[in-house]
Amino acid sequence: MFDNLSEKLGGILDRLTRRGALTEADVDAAMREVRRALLEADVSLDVVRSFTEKVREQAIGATVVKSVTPGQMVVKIVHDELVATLGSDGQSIDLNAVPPVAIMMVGLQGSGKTTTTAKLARRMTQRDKRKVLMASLDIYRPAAMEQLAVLGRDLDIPTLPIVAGQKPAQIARRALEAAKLGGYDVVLLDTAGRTTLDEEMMSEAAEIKAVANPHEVLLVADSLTGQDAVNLARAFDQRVGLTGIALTRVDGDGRGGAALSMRAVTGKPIKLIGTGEKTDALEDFHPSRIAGRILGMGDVVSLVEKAAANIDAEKAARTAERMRKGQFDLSDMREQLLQMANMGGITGLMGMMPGVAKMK
Ligand SMILES: Nc1nc2c(ncn2[C@@H]2O[C@H](COP(=O)(O)OP(=O)(O)OP(=O)(O)O)[C@@H](O)[C@H]2O)c(=O)[nH]1
Ligand SMILES: [Mg+2]
Repeated sequence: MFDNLSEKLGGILDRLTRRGALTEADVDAAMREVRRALLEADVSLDVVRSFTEKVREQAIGATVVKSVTPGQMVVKIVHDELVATLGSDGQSIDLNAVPPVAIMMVGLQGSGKTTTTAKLARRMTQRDKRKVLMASLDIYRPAAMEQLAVLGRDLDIPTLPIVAGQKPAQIARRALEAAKLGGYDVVLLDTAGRTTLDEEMMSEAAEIKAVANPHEVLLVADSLTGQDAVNLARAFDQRVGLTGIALTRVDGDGRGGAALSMRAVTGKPIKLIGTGEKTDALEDFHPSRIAGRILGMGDVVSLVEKAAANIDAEKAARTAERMRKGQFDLSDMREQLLQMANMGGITGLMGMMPGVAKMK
């Protein structure tokens, strides 16, 4: 998602680092370029202004200009300011409440609410060993409830039985009761989306929230919609109250503006990012890692985590042994390729490696 921005910023900062001494005029010129790059990436104007202003202030400070490697110092300032804009220390889903902890998903139609619900349920079940119940409150779109039920069956995660004729708030109440009775840790409430923000949608969401008293209210927003996603977040927060944002389609060719503006404009943290259609394509949002990716410094931490989750250490040792003995054959090769595909393929891996962005 950050390819374009990454390329531009990388170029600007590269030119700075290659120069020996830096004058105030050099910094100003670079900041003008940074400003243009951010605006092109669809970052909101206010955020761009405050970002470049803060970077400039620090960059023309005496310690930078007089340091041995002023360019490097500016890169670090830009990096740190990016991290601050994205939300400093990342925040993940908070389950610290009396179970069953309700988590409510809201958002426009097609933003990825149902998919994200399933992704989250899968992660909490498999990784965090929680007992999770999913419930669809979407009584409007035909087959919406069935969609969640199918996902639940595929993942072997229970969904609330479908009862025809109930209102969303009634279903929410039933879901909480079922979760209480069944000894569930978490109950995920997948709500209906509309094509536009309307009063009916907002008041329904507010009603569900009042009934379910969710510990987290997550806005699921499509990163491809750029600034619209940010405005949407503001509107939802004012009317319903949000605890965080799940940004989907980060694997697409969005320009990154939504991710960069979201926190600064709404004050709400991005807690999750969706990186694909499959139910395992969900990641926590780590500002420092994203800043690293944007600046082409790579994201080695995510790479290592991905490897740890996908590579079977024992199998790998066996393969290495076979290779040493000269027994490595086509089926070993196939195994290797499959593991790589699991980790997001070559492009997925390359994006996380330091310096590769510039090579591309
Ligand atoms: N590439 C990609 N596709 C995604 C992601 N999240 C969701 N999708 C796709 O987006 C489409 C819509 O997702 P849903 O989860 O059904 O969206 P929704 O918000 O529940 O939609 P409604 O219930 O109709 O409002 C599906 O085809 C998903 O596979 C993501 O992170 N990356
Ligand atoms: Mg849905």
